[in-house]
Amino acid sequence: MRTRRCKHGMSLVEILIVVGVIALLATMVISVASRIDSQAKEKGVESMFVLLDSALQEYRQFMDRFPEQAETDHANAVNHSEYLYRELQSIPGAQKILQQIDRASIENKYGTAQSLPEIYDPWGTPLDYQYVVGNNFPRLVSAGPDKTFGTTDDMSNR
Ligand SMILES: [Ca+2]
Repeated sequence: MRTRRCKHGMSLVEILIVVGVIALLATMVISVASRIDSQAKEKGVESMFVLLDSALQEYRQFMDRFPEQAETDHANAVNHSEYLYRELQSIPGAQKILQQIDRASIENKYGTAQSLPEIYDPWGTPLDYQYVVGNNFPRLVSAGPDKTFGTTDDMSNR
């Protein structure tokens, strides 16, 4: 009996099954890799919060207060971030801690070439900084993976 199958080859159906399995495996690898990547970024934000918290404590020890920033609108996060950087940079102890933050997170993307840099989260959004006098501790907010403030994936130090 004659078949279309070559002696040592594979039928079309077998080829399609192999291609399907490879595609499925590739999808699994990509989804695992992206989960690992987003977990690494979340860890990155958490360690940035730890460093900034201790820089803020240094600032308070030196100045007897926290940098005040009562505006709660996340739309101005880039200004708040630059302000936080400037304040922390002005205190030697806080400046030292600031230097431990990943260089890629501190960039001058906003303002003139002479202006100070801002602090960015691992997704490239400026960190928001808020502190109303009388509160226990300042609030740092990352917009999270969706790069939008006010959504469920936001991350905060409090
Ligand atoms: Ca968000």
